[in-house]
Amino acid sequence: MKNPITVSVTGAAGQIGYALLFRIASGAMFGPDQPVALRLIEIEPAMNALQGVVMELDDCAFPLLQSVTTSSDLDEGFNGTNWALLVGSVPRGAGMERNDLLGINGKIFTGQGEAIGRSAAADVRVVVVGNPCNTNCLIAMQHASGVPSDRFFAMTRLDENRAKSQLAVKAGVHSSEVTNLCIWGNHSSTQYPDFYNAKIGGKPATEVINDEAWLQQTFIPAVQQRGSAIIKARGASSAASAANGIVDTVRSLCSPTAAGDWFSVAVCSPGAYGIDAGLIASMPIRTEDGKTWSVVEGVEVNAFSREKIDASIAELNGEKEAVKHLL
Ligand code: NAX
Repeated sequence: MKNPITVSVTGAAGQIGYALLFRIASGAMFGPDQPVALRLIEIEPAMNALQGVVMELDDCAFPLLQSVTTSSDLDEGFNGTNWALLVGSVPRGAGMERNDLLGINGKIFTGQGEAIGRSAAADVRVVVVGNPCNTNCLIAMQHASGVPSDRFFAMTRLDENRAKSQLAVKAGVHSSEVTNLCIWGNHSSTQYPDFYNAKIGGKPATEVINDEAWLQQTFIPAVQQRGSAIIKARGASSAASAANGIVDTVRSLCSPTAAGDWFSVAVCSPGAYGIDAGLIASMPIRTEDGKTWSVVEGVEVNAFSREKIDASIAELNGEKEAVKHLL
């Protein structure tokens, strides 16, 4: 029996938590022979609800689930953790400006970063989901003393999956036929789903779909606004698909990327593609060994893409400026 992988999840009693924990415990994240230990973190008022979730985890009798602990203490919650999945955050309330939200959540991620630096395992990797996830990730990274910046990620995989699905429907193929789909920039409505480099069945997506107006004017906003469309239809924000995006992100970071392909995740920019070094920005990523990652080089950025990427990076720089007192 392998040693268990310890996974901490914040906001574990929330709706994404409810969809995510059962997938981790069932083996979807680390495979069918890898035991896991869950450390669930919530704020005090949600501890009762969290106990209910733990009862349900117990009732699944998952063969791979080694242990479950709950805590509202960050050092306890991140103690010895290998993967810190930072899902919890405060939602945007009525009348709240984006900068207010950045400030409120920024403070949460300051404390979480510090606790990760103090208490997590030496090999910890951190995936930030709670919005605004890129900038929350930047704050956590700055405060996690001793944890290298290449261990911090913010999630844009749900956006990638949404984009692949939209292209597949348009082309009349299965979504698994769509590869090389990169989300650039911020996880926000300025994100750029790069169809110019995407492939469908190994051919350029622009050749298969052959409708640049649709790709530029319908596809891009459909991906950017998909979260709002789900809220409108469901009366609640994406949860199961977001949890699936987290599972996919961790799996992609842990297993070699298929030859010639890449996946999307926001990383601490090394300055590639004109993206300011140190920003947490989404770009095309590969891993050869499931441990270290690299930015894929040589992806073509045409004038249209450049403008879209620059707009999203400008937004990220604005967010960074708004939280500079927390960095
Ligand atoms: P919920 O409001 O259902 O759950 C959030 C949970 O976080 C609550 O149980 C709350 O008690 C907890 N929480 C709040 N502050 C906390 C803290 N300081 N420490 C620990 N727990 C805390 O939201 P849910 O639908 O689960 O969404 C969670 C976050 O994911 C939101 O910020 C949301 O905007 C973000 N999303 C990010 C996505 C992405 O692609 N990056 C997509 C889905 C989602 O919108």
